Amino acid sequence: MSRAERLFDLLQILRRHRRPVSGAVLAQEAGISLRTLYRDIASLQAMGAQIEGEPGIGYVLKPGFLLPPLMFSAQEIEALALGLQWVGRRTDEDMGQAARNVMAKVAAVLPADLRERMEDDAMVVGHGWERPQAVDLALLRRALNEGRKLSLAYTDEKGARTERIVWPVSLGFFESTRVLVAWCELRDGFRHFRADRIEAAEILPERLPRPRRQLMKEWRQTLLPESDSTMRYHISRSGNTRETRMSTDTKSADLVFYTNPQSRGNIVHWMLEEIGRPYTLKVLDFTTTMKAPEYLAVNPMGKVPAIRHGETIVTEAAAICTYLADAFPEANLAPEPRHRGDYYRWLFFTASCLEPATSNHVIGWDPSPDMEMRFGYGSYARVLDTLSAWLEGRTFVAGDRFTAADVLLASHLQWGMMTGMIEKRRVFEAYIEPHVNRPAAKRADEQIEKLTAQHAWKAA
Ligand SMILES: N[C@@H](CCC(=O)N[C@@H](CS)C(=O)NCC(=O)O)C(=O)O
Repeated sequence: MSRAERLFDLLQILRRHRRPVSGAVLAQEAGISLRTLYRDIASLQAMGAQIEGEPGIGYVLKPGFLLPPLMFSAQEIEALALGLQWVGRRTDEDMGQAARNVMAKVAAVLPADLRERMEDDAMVVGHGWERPQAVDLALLRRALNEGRKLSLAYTDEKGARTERIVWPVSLGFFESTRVLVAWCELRDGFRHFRADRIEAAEILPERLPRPRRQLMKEWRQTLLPESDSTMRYHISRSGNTRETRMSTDTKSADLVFYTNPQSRGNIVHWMLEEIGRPYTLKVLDFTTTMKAPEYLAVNPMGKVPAIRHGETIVTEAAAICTYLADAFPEANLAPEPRHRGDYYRWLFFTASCLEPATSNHVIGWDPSPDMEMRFGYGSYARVLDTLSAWLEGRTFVAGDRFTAADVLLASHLQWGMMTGMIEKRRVFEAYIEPHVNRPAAKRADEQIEKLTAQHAWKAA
């Protein structure tokens, strides 16, 4: 019995007794100890019930006292209405219907002014970034609630289709997608399945081998620790004569990487994996930790990515990639001198032409023809055409091997084409293909996926 129910019962018992009644009798009738009774009487008195008497003498309730009904402040009603609106719009049909029912039930018992507040449309939840989904979320929820295995037909980001049996653990609702966390029998490990990539799902009769909560605990333990990927690397790759350019102090200094898994930080994440040195990863939240004084001391822009390498702080994805290639020459991510011209040219072109041209274009703003000469990038079309012409027939943007410039450019092109910021061109797709499939890029992707889930579940 909840405490509220207990207090309610006690009130009813007191109402039935018109004369003072001893604590022992009240406790016996209520089925509670004397100690609890004294505490509950004090609670009722604090709520305004006029209960006269004291231990040893007996108690009587003066008429007229009613426990207040469940009541909300105006702000609580707004919070409830906003949350219910969100559920109504961003989940599945059944859940949405349930949210609308709750709304109607609560509204029915509210006083007129609060009901008005609840039905007011001063705050509206938008539809979000909807991705078409073949499978009803209600089915995934049912599998979670019933603790049953699911059979899935799943297409991954590369378009490969697999059939899997999974043990559902949790369903995350994010701004642009829903993710099912599940143990995958095919991969023998926890995996994250984007709901919009699940093509078919069937609930199997078999139950989960372990309770869902237990699996949730196990899954949490597989997520990257807040911070650190230090154990993953062999630290020394000495032998390269160019290492002597760096002082030993700088080389062995700590490398701290500030990021958010849904940001340009992912460019640097890939770069760090290419470098193969230990680093400490700090995931920042866009509105809180990224704007806190500790981080503003690192990057007063309050933006990620940033790195700290010993005493050196570097911000700006392009600058970080360039710095890391120089700071760790043994990783061979900067070209030899004869290719440095192309290398710097395309690094800067990516940061100062491609990036603003595509960001402006996607929001529907392009310099008018008479303004093009005032903008460093001229126009969206000029930037893409220039880049296409350069990349035609090339595997690497500068020189004859992979460099930091490829990390930066391939990241921008991949992200741009995926989000529609950059139009898909055969030459761009052919260029990025071998790069984004490098082991370091895949390692970064895997960690980013885990961090995204971890960060979102932690915030939830
Ligand atoms: N010029 C910076 C851009 C960094 C940037 O805009 N980061 C975004 C995430 S992709 C950010 O931190 N936004 C948070 C904010 O502006 O409050 C770079 O290239 O690194």
